[in-house]
Amino acid sequence: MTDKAAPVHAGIRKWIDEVAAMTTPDRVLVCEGSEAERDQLVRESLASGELIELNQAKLPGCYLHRSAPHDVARTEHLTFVCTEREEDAGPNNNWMAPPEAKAKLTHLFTGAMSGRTMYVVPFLMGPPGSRFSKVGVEITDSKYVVLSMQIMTRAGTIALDHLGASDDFTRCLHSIGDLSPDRRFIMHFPESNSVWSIGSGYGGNALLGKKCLALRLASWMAKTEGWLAEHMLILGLESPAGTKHYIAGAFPSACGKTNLAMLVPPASMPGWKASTVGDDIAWLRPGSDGRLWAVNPEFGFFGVVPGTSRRTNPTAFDMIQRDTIYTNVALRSDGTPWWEGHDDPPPAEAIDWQGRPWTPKSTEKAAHPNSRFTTPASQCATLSPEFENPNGVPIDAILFGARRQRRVPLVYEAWNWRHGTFLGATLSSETTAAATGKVGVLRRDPMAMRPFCGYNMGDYFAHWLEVGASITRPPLIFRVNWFRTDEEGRFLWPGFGDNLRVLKWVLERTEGRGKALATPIGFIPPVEGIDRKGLDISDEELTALLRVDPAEWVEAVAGQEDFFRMFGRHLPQALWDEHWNLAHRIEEMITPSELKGRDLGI
Ligand code: GTP
Ligand code: SPV
Ligand code: MN
Repeated sequence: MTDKAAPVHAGIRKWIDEVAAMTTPDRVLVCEGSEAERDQLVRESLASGELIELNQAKLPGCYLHRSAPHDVARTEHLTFVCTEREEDAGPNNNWMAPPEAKAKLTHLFTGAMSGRTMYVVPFLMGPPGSRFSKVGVEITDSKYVVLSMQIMTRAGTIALDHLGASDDFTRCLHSIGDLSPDRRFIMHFPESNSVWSIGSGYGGNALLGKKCLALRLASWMAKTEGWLAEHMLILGLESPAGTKHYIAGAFPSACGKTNLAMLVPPASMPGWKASTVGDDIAWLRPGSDGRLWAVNPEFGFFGVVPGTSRRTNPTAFDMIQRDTIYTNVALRSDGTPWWEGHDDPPPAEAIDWQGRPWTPKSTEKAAHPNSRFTTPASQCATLSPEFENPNGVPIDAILFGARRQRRVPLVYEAWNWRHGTFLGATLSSETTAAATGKVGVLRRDPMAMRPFCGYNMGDYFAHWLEVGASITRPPLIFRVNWFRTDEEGRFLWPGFGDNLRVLKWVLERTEGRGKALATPIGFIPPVEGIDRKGLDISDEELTALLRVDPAEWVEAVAGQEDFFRMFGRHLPQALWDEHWNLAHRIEEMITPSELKGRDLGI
């Protein structure tokens, strides 16, 4: 770490001086991203209580961080996109005029770092040397944020080397402020390529390379540059025959991206190999070969802890046994963490995520439902050899998935890119603990991007259609739902590794094989199309999982119409056409027609 006197990029230097004049820190440190620097920050964080040491014999390099009890998830109502014209931010974003936003925040940032150290973290999103990669610089007064950025991004000198003399970097300003939700704002300025965030030290609110840069600002850049910045995992699959495919999948927060990205094939499907390219964000570019190529801009995983176990996700579980920061999990007396859904049974006593005594009789959860691990990607045993490939990987299929107890089948396929864009645009999901607010409420979350699209979503849908038209070999698009339940609320589908059974059909379809039945909503697999070897699921159960109930879909179509209207003239006509086509087909289904259940035998 060097102090501000050290030579640094002129544009960064100028910005450091401006921010320091406003925030008046005691000292300014520029991070180079070395191990010595990290060790020093860890020592200081242990001394200040920002980190708690976990059992180093069992979990070397692992620490616990407890965030403020009211700062445990993204706060979407305090997140703004500040464009000159309100229409450019769209009805999907909170909007404030840039001068007003700057004035409001300047007031909050003035003197905010007094008595604190201001850290300057240059970081690179994407592989070094790739023409797709973007440089950001985060200024923050949180050591936890610096340590997390060093895991989640390629931080330090590597970013400055990539930037060279260019002034093209995103200015990411962050202060924990007083951590009060009353004085918390996460403001994006796409027109000046900058983010100002104050009042939160948590996840997507504070690690500004992630949602703020790599999704909200990147989606804006992608619109002008002809590519897509998406909330997607990237998974490599190799069949027993040795065929390789890559799949990208958009699922809303806490709906299964990390788990799918680290899928372990079931024992009854020998010969299949899965590799992880990314678990949260994909930057997708049309290639000269007419395909869509994907890069994961991140360098680590910020994953949901509850539910992570040897049984559900052994790859993630093994990966978090060293050099990991745990946030808001419970602590056992032997200095190891515990959470709901851990393989070990609840401990007789523990310290909960807020530092209070906990026993299995406690009414509250031991770990916060949005507790997280922060782990370097390099620790993932299934990390793809293509992870650092500057050109990315070619995508054969895109999945849109969500949490839906009812209505939505296990899997169905779009007729084509346009219909696939419609399937993405009409995605809705039951809310989770990843953002503040009620859990389990159905809400519209197009392309899993509702909280992350940095501009008018009507224009974003149009951009999806444009990108589709610009590629000659577009990926096939599917909707998936691992979360359909029976009357008692039990999941009908085993999920996790067994999701490969669905992906197998998806890949067969991309290879032009695999039978499909046309339904009003898209193609579904016939019951025999899903490999059930070694899986105890009856024909009736699978039929229930794949069922398209017309009465339930009538209701869905009405809701879609209201949602689409919100975007006025920004909503592309093609999506209205898809909508009316669907409404018509559902109507026909109610009075049976020959379309219903027709086996196309493709
Ligand atoms: P973000 O990091 O918030 O974007 O979440 P994510 O989309 O990566 O979700 P993640 O894979 O972390 O899963 C969230 C929760 O869903 C965890 O508690 C998982 O155990 C659970 N989950 C993931 N996949 C499945 C599945 O196939 N079936 C079931 N029943 N639960 C799942
Ligand atoms: C999400 O909510 O989609 C996350 C976690 O990946 S956060 O980084 O907090 O946004
Ligand atoms: Mn996410």
